[in-house]
Amino acid sequence: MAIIIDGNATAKALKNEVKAEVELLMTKGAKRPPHLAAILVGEDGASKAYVGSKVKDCELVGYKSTLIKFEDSVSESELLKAIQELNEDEGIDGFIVQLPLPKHIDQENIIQSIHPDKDVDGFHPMNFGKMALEMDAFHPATPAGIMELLERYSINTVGKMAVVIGRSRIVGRPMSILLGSKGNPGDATVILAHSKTKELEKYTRQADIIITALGNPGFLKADMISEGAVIIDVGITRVDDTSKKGYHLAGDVDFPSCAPIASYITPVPGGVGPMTRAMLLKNTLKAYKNNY
Ligand code: L34
Repeated sequence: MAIIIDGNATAKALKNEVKAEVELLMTKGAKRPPHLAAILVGEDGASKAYVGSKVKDCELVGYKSTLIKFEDSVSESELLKAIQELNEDEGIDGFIVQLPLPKHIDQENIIQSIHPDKDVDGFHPMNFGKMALEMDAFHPATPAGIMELLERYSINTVGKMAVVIGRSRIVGRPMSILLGSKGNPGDATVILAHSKTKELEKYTRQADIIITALGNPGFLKADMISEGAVIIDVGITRVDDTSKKGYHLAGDVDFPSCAPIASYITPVPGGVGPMTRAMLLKNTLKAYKNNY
């Protein structure tokens, strides 16, 4: 039976470390704590929940936070104006624009308008490029959180074969870069699989580490993995049911069949999700230190 990686506990430890550091900075005479802003567009339930937790996380560690909300119908130019103001506001260390955005808004345009020094999501091409070149940069929170989990669980990735499934801008593609970068965690031999990949099982069955970021509940089954594989599940899909909430969260991994075979496995919820939020706080602290 695999060791279940506890993302809630690891995120909590990380947040306590950040909190202690903020307290220390303040006792040393810093004039203000770190300040994170978030732009939320529309009424998507998941996005509202995620941003709401990010604001609460800020309170918990002693940051200031500002939440800027727009209706679904907001124009691209209004959003760009809000971003410009945040770029110019010296009291804001970093900010995020929660994704996804409504279809009438050009996501790429929005991301590129964020000043790279305030891009605590690490989505701007400048940060992405620097990350790919192993230069100092903000790393996207989800893959960074996975690297942190691998490190804190002392999971050796050097020379291991890793298969990343999904090539999204915010998870799969940056994940493949970080796992292949120098270091431990890192120094893995990485296969980036996607919708055009043929015979995916051929790769996953050889993999020491599998990271799924698809949003396809129960996709990864026991017959696709080998004994002792490390399984990281980034999928987090709201599946409607008859419960009081009206839904439950489902990962990409068929947990009951994979857990007995794997060496380590992340649950959903309580795995990668909380780490995404914790790493945003870490990036914000980095932005603050650069800015202050
Ligand atoms: N700009 N957009 C931007 N930055 C991000 O880093 C994100 N992401 C993804 C969606 N859009 C984004 C997030 O914040 C996904 N994501 C995220 C954040 C938090 C959690 C999951 C995904 C999380 O806290 N998950 C909990 C359960 C939460 C619940 O109950 O709904 C978990 O245990 O997995």
